[in-house]
Amino acid sequence: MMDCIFCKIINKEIPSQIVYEDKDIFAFKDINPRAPVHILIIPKRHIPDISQIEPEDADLIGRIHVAAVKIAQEAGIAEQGYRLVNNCKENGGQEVYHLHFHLIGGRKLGAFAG
Ligand code: DGP
Repeated sequence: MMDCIFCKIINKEIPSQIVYEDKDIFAFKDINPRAPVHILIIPKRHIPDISQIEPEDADLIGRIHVAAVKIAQEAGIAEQGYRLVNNCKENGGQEVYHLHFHLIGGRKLGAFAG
């Protein structure tokens, strides 16, 4: 997707602080961190939001979660815990329409409130 900021980050047309990359998955530090650790984990393939996934994406979505566990361990937040969040569309608070999961930790987060 030519106009997608996260596709440009994956292609390294826009710089980012990369924390993980494999053939299908990319992770980088959020530009506006809400906690000491705030990492975005995304598929390299442009999927606009979580509602667009198909049954054949189950392995990809599962591997994103496995990557999140590894990234959390490497970031030193695994023991105390963290939050893994996806915002879907307008009412979910999504701003960037390339599927992403927020890995947030490094401090005690407030109770989840809608
Ligand atoms: P969401 O509201 O769930 O769509 O979150 C989008 C996140 O993307 C938000 O926390 C800020 C982050 N973000 C937006 N543009 C950039 C960018 O150019 N670089 C980085 N590293 N993060 C970005």
